Amino acid sequence: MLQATETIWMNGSLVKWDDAKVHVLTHSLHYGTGVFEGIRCYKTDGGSAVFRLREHIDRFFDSAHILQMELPFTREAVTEGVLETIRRNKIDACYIRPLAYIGYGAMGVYPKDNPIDVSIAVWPWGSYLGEEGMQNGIRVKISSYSRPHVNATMVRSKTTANYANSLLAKREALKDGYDEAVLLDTDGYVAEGSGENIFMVRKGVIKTPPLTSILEGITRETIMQLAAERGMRVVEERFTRDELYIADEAFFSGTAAEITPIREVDNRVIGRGKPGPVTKQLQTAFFDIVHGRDSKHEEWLTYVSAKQPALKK
Ligand code: PPE
Repeated sequence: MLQATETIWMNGSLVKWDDAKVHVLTHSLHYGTGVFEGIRCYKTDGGSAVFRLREHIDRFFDSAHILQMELPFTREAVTEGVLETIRRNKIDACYIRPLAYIGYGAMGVYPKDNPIDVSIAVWPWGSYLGEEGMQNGIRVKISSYSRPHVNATMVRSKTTANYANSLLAKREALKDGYDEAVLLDTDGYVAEGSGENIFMVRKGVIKTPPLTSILEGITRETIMQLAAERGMRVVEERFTRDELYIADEAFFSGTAAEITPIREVDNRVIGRGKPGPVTKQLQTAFFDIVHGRDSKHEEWLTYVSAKQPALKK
């Protein structure tokens, strides 16, 4: 069950959690025409900090732009809304969910003059694929569903409609006894998870699918940078499911999933069946940065309140 907090930002005002309601004829509820973001705020020694807030806000506006939705707020207002919602809920680590949707007005696919509504909710969210999975790796299934064709639903936009595809794949995987789904693109190449980007490691090279049928993940880009800084070779290249079967290592990246190792694909053990050295090194590097233990990428952290000076030991 979702853990409620106190207040939710709706169109610029903070309302009580239980009062954050919409009409049943809200356009986006019927047609999947909303766009959203998923962001995390972590506890650090300097106070709570939001990871790569600017990039998430930019992607939120890009998603809206693709759908030709004009948000009635500036980037600055949404950024401040995120920080204010965290402060007002007095929460030191949370998941942040901005959502823009076509509101109540006309019905029918074409929304004419319906308002564009924007909300921001925050709540505590632990490991997306379980703490056990984070430590030891998860088992995944290649989905019988494909990621939408590049000319179908615009997967570069984080549109709510795209998540019907994710749900089909996720439900199938869970019902079949796996932890997560891996979707192929319509050409049959590995694309991404239902809510994560995917990486594989083979013969010392890290591979991730190019930005065609996948979401342009912010964690994906973070991992690519962290790997390059550690002298690892990373390529954006198409690969097949059978190449994934014979990978030495594989892992998912995402805001909710963070860095989750994959230990099995379609009942084939990956590497030694536990997180490999590259995965572990990148996982540690990632968590050190988001928790402010490694200051190399301070620019990726936005402190919710002024950063607290480090305590002298
Ligand atoms: N692909 C998909 C399809 C996706 O939904 C996500 C994030 C990613 C890749 C990774 O992107 P990024 O978070 O920028 O690294 N999925 C979000 C929603 C998960 C949910 O169940 O809700 C998330 O991780 O916040």
